[in-house]
Amino acid sequence: MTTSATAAPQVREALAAQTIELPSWAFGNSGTRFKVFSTPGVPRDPFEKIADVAQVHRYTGAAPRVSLHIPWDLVDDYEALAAHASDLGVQIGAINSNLFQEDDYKLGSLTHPDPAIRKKAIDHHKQCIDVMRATGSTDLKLWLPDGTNYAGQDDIRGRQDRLAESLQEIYAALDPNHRLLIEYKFFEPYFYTMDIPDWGTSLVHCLALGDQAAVVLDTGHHAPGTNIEFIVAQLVRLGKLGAFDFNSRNYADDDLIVGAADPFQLFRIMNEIVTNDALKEEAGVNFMLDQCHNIEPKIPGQIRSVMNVQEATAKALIVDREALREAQISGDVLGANAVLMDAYNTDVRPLLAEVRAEKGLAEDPYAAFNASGYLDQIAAERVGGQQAGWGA
Ligand code: LRH
Ligand code: MN
Ligand code: MN
Repeated sequence: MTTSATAAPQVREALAAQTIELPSWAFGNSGTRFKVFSTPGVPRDPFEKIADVAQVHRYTGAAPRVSLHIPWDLVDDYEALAAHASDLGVQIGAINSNLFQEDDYKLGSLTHPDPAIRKKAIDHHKQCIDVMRATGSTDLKLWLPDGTNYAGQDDIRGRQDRLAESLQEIYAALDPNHRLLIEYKFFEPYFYTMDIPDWGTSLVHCLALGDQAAVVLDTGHHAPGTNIEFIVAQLVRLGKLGAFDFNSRNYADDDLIVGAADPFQLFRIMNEIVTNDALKEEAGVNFMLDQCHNIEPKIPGQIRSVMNVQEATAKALIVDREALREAQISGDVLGANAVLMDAYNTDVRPLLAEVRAEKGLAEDPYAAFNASGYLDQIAAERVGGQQAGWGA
């Protein structure tokens, strides 16, 4: 069995190189439709959110990018925001559009029967592309909240056709170094149809668009029991897994800390990533978090999330691939399963502590951050923190 002492240099290198992108909205106040709890020291603007992101990166060394959500992260000067990020050692990652908070979009946005509403939604994406140009971001992330609540409410096929046309216009506005990442979700905010409910629909639209379009897999957006690692394997096989939105779910789109509800599922997902050689940067998979921290402190919550992804990755990296292949080829069902379980049941925390120490980081980023006094400092300095856009 692999221990920290025997872990191969490639395993250490892969762990040292792994990066995870943080969502700006994880740092603002959030909650459910019942209550948004306020947190002392919560950021008052996107600049302060980025300062908090930089703390997660400072202690983990693994979170050098932040996704923005427009208009939650509206500022006058995006170049100044990007410069602020870079001064703090991080950079702007994916730009998320927002089609779910305007009355105009009640019956749809990119799928709306009225061309004027569709144009408004398309123009919003063109504004997001301008934000990408100003910040150096290369990923435009689109989650389509469109759908219907009742059979017969609208024409299912007609909505797909309108969606395909709208997406073409957005795609045509991209620069050559940009990607359009299309997310899916099986329910909510609509409960009869969603216009991009699953990876198949997202993939169909991506394939029609071209090489610059890829699928986003949000781990919270599947029906209970869905085999998510199968979807990962298939999308990687097709070169169409653009990104993850990591979080964990017990019931619905809970957006809890990744790896909290089902660490074994996270391991199985990372196992497909590792065995299909999709961990390296050239594979083009952006490992992002899409979470909120309603009752727990936010920066430690993000640090814990990064560590959970690192632990699942480490376990996937130490799988004895040769023994696994041999067991698979020889039809040794239980033997093959045992190889995976051996890796899953290994305590990789000492290995990760060593990898961090080699990078000059604290072995336990969570404890080191908590000891730093930063939470007390921002609680004293920041008054009147901002609602992240969630839950109200
Ligand atoms: C939708 C979603 C999508 C949004 C984010 C805030 O449920 O997962 O990624 O942009 O939440
Ligand atoms: Mn998401
Ligand atoms: Mn979601």
